[in-house]
Amino acid sequence: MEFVDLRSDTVTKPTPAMREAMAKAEVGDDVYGEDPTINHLQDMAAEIMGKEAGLFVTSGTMGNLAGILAHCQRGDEVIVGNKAHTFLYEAGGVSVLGGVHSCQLPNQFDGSLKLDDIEAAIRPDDPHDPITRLICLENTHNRCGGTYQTPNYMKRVSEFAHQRGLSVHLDGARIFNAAVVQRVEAKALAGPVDSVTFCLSKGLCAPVGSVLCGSKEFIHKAHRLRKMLGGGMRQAGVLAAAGIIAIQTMISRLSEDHTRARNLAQGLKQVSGLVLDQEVPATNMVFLKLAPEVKSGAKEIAENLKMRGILAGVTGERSFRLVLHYWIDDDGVEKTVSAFRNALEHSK
Ligand code: TLP
Repeated sequence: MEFVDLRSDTVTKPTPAMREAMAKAEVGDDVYGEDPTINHLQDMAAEIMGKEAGLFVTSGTMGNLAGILAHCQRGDEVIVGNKAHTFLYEAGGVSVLGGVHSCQLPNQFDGSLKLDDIEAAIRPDDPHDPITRLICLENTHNRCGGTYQTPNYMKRVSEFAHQRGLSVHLDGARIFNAAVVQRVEAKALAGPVDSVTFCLSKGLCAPVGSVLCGSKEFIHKAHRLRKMLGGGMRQAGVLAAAGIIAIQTMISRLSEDHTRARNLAQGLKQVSGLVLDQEVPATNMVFLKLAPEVKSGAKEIAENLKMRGILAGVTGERSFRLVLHYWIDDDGVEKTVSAFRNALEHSK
């Protein structure tokens, strides 16, 4: 059966143009800095983010980890949202591998951190305290519903941080969704921060990879950390080639995923037994819950949906996340709405 796979935009497979570019890619040993395709991707990435340099890494997780470790020493503290991917879903890497302490602040409904909360969290110069070094933001914000922050917010937090001697790292796994929905360039969001990781392997459809961007000095440090983390990938130009196609051709079409996310939400709103977290999704994600009268739990409903050809992300006992991407068309959206309707009919 051909599934409509809404579990994540990480499930996206490479496009035919990517496979062709991968087959033809010129390669070299990237640990020596000699892979021309990777070098080209890194230059493109740095330019698009408004930074001096870029570093191709295996994943968003590795980009965030190498980035945070390049900013922080052992015993330093990173201020992070309590719903941030770096805090929730990266296996605690910054603490486990870097000895970096985290201070978690409440993410607001839109994924932002309040400046007052940040101010109050900055540690005094006291031997009892870790040293506040870094603020980590996320844009778009996954657990907050694919919500986005404006260029103005990015600028305000960065100026605030810099005035207090702190740096800012942005987990921009889906920064292009945030840029496209606001009709701004990615550098308007990434320009003010000190470093940014963005992913090629989510809505942009590349099979592997993310790029960490920052100043030349910062990327020099991150390069050593990438090696330490086992991320020196040698002839990985075959992967970077897909990333180049992703940047060249897949960014502006993300607005189609946003439109389909809104259409899907609109359709699901009419299905009795479902409650949407946001009636109008901000970007490409739809979060929803089962209404109290529905007897089955989310896992059971997801099993039922699977029999109907739909793969839904289960995020809790009674909640789901549905993510739109390149491989889901209007027909997939319609099928999903009717599959939910039928699955819920059978569980009342
Ligand atoms: N997110 C995945 C899961 O890990 C939850 C998903 O399906 O959405 N930052 C953000 C904001 C992310 O959403 C993700 C992946 C990452 C970083 C990590 O990227 P990878 O999977 O490449 O390590």
